[in-house]
Amino acid sequence: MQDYAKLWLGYTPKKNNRGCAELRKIRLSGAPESDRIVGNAVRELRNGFKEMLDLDPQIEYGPVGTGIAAKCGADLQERETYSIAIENDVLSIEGKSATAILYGAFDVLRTIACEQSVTEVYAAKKTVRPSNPLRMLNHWDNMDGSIERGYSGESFFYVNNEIVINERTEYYARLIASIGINAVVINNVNVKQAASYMITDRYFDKLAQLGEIFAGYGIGLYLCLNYASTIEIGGLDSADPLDANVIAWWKEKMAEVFARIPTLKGFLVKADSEGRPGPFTYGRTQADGANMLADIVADYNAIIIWRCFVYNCRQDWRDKKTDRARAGYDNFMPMDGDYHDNVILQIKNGPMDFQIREPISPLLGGMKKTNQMLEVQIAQEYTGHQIDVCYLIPEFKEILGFQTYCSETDDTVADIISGKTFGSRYSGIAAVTNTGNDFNWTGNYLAGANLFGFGRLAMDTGLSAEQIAEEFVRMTISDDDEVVKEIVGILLPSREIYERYTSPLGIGWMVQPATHYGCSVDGYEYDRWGTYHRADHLGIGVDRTDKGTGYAFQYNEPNASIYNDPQKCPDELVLFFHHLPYTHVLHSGKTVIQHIYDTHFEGYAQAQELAARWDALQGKVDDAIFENVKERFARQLVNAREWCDQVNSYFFRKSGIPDEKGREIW
Ligand code: GCW
Repeated sequence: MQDYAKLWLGYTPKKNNRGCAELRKIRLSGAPESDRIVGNAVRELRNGFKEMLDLDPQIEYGPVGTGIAAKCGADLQERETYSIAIENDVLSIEGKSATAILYGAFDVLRTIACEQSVTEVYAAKKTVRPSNPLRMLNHWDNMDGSIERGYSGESFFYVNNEIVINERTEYYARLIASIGINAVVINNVNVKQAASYMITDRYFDKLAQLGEIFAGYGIGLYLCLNYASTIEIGGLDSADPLDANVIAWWKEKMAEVFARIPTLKGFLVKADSEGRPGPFTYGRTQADGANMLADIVADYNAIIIWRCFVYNCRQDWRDKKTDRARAGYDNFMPMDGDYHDNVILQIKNGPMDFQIREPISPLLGGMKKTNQMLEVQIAQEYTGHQIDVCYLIPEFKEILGFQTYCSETDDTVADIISGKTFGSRYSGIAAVTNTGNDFNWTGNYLAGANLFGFGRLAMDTGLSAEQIAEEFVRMTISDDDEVVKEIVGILLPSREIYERYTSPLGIGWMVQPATHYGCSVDGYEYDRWGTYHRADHLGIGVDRTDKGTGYAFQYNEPNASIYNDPQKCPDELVLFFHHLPYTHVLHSGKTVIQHIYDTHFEGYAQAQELAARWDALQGKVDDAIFENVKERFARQLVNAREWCDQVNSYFFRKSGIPDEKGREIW
């Protein structure tokens, strides 16, 4: 028996053929029939038409064209652009590559699965150009099978330090290709133990095989590198990026790696971060490290993606000058323009660490001469561990829509990472993924919406969070209009509800140390990680203004002045930027303390409402799905209750100010 759910590729039978019966042929143009990606597209179309509509349209092949060798992001976008049109009884899908055809096929199948009319949707030619050149998933899978920050079982890539390739592997490639993912990093950014040997003979054959499977779906394979490989596996005593022996070792190593894994597209590197080795040890810059590797892999048309998550993780809580939020900008901005052409800096958002609410990283809109990529996290590390429902697409929409004022026009984060603003050679978006070997892939069935949604949004940034949620539910859970409406209604507000019952007003953290699930208001307050709320009996918040850490001025104007002024700073971020008395009045008209009480009571009550809405779906959705989500909701309510009580009690006892509404605070 198949041990994984089909998710949105279930292709369940449809009552209405919505114009498809009149189609006689599907014509694919732009790539040869012999291309295996085209082969996969055809298989997908045949299956989908058969399963959903019991139809078997004839497939024919149009002109092949000359194709485009993708030398930069814009070429990639051009290559992966597809058009779909209907002329008489022929549905035609065309693009400039086999991958474009594959995406077109998935578009048609999605239309049918969502029970829309093919004849209407494609009455006027529909053209989709990917919003981002690179649309990437980052797995934090370890080779022993565990997953760092994984909440849905173990890795499906590794068991006992071996790479496993089975039916699920191919299904995974289909699944992510169907939402437009074109790049995948298969090992944890913390490269240790066996993973350091990925670039040795021990794993080459399996990696080559994996790379082939992904390539069949237009997905590029990437690996995370141990920056100190020269020492750990090479027997040298240095990893100095300017040392001739180090460079020579990497040259030889890369020649071997690319010969053995021909589909490999490049590497992702976490250096000088949270104890991982890096160029700082040798007094070199991040650019020195990234460029050294990039120059070597350039010979193989490959790229180096270098993470900007570099900060001091040994801070003393009494030190109020060091500011983790500043660190990315401070470490990388001075070298804007120094990074070579095939380096991309991957910028985690937010500047602290994937909290439920943070301002946008100021590196986005700061750097102007560097290839950049945004990193988000769909693994729900700080957002409920895929126990609590937290649909993240509304948050990602906010990030992408943020205006950075880095140029006169085209200055949103979406513009920057699409490559449009600065005409960058490479750019895109990556998500730390939320999948594992659980039957349903993501622990909570509803967390599948974040995987689906990330891909859809990366492909087409213009889609709304609601539209994406609706597609996900229709394709994955039910196509009954009422059920769809209910589940979309649960997903859409879930992020704000989670925010309400957890840490308030952009301050973040207050989580249980290490696991990052559950409330512990002071859990990180006296620790070394730079993650403080600074609450005392008078007030709360971190002063990041010109009188504090100065972080607000890493933004372009007018954002800097807005954030710097508590009267102008948006409520939801006010404690990220300011230390304020509990009696400070917010734009909402409430005091900080009353806001804390109100949102926590409301957040818990709203979580209860979501759970009740789910309960009412019993019998209307598949039993296994129903039970899975119900069980998660039961745990979410315990968590929400605990957060509500702990936060309210903590601040009542600190401030001594009672709740205006006289509710019970322990
Ligand atoms: O959020 C933190 C996590 C670490 C993670 C790190 C990173 C992979 O707690 O588990 O390490 O971020 O992004 O590198």
